Amino acid sequence: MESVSRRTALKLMGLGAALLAAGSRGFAQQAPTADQLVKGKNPKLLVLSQRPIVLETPYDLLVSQPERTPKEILYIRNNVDLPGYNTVEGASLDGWKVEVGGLVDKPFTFEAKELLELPQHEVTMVLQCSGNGRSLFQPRTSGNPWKRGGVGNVTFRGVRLKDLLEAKGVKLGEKALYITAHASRQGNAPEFVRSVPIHALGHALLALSMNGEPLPAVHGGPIRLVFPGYFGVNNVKWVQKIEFTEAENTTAEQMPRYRVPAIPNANIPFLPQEPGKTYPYSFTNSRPNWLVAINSFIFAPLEGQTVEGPYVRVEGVAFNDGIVPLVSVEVSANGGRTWQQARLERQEKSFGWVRWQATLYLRPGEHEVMARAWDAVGRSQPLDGNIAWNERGYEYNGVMRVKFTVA
Ligand SMILES: Nc1nc2c(c(=O)[nH]1)N[C@H]1C(S)=C(S)[C@@H](COP(=O)(O)O)O[C@H]1N2
Ligand SMILES: [Mo]
Repeated sequence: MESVSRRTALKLMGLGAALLAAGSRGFAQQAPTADQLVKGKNPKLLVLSQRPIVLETPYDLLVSQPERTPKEILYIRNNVDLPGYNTVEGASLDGWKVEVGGLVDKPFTFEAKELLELPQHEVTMVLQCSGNGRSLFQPRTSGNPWKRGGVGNVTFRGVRLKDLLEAKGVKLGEKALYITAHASRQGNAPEFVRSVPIHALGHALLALSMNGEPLPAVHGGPIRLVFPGYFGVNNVKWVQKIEFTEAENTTAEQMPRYRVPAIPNANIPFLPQEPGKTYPYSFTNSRPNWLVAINSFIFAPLEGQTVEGPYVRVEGVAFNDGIVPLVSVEVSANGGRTWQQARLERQEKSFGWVRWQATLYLRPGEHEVMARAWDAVGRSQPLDGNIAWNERGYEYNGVMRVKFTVA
C-alpha cells in the first residue's frame, strides 16, 4: 500500500514538473509553430496540419508582398512529406537523378547537375493550391480549411523539359498524351504522382531555383517539375521520374482526389454535384484540377480596416491560366449593381499575377467592395462562388468581398 501511494506521489511530482516545463515553453511541444516545423519559415504561418506539413500564409502577410512571395512566407502543402527536406535552404544536387521514360523512343536518366549546362529559363507564376478558398464553400467540405492564403506568386528558374528532351535527342511517341511525374519518397511512404496533358510540355520547367535563390528543399529542391498555369498539385516537388503516358495515372492524387465534377452534357449523363451530396467520381464524369481558374484578390483595404475618404484606393491582384491575357478587373461598392474598371499593371499574357488598382468615391460609413477579373476569352468569376460547390472544395474562385469603414 505504502509503496503504491509513494509511486503515485512520485508520478504526480513528475507530472507537475512536466506541466511546469510545458508552461514555460508555452506548450510548444503540443503545438509547434511553422518555423519549428520548417526551418526558416515565418512563425506566423498558420499550421493547418503537422503531418503532412500544411502551412497557410496569413492574409496580412500575403498582401505585404504584392510583387513576389518570399520563401519565408510561401504556403506549404505536402500530401506526402519528404523527411530531411523541411527547410527553406536549398538541397544538394549531388547524386540526384531523374528517370525519363514511358512513350519515348529512348528512355534515359539524367543527373541534376547536367541541367546547369543547358539554357536556363525563368517564369513568374502563381502557385496556388486548388483547395485555396475552400473554407468559403457552404456547407463545409472535406480537406484543410484554407482561407485565401494557399497561394503565392513566385519566380522559378531552370531548364525546359522540352529542351532537355531535345538535347538528349529523344522523341515522343504518338500516344504520349500525358506527362506523368513521380516524386521521390522515403521508405514505404505513399507515392505522389500527377499527370498533366501533353500540351503542358510547352512551358514545363525543371526548376532549380526560386526567387533567385536555390530552390528551397521544402518547396521541392533540388528539382521540381513546374507547369506554369496549372494548379499547385501538378507541380511535383522532388521529382524523380517523368513518364510520357497514354492515360492519366490512377493513384489517389489523380483520382478521385484533386478533381471536380465535369459540366454535364449529352455524353456525361451525371447530374451536377449538389451542395452537401457526394459524387461518383470517375475519369469521364470529372476533370482534374489542371488549369488555374481565373481569380482576383483584394489586397487593400483589408477586412475591418478604417480608411480615409472620400477617395479610396482599392488594389489587388488578378490571374488566370496564362493562356490568354486578362482584359479587365472591375470593382463594385454597391453589391454589383454597377462596376468600375480598375487599372491593370500590364495586359499581356501572364502566368504570374497582375496587380490592379482603382479609386472609388465613397461616403463616410461602412462599405463592402467586390472585385472580379475578366480575360480575353470571356472567362470571369461567379458572384456566388458556392455555385461550384464540390465535396472536396476545389477551385473556389468566387468574387471576393471586403467590408471596411470610410472615416
Ligand atoms: N512531391 C510532392 N509534390 C507536391 C505535393 C506533395 O505532397 N508532394 N503537393 C502538391 C500540392 S497539393 C500543392 S498545392 C503544391 C504546394 O507547393 P508548396 O508546398 O511548394 O507550396 O505542391 C504539390 N506538389
Ligand atoms: Mo494543393
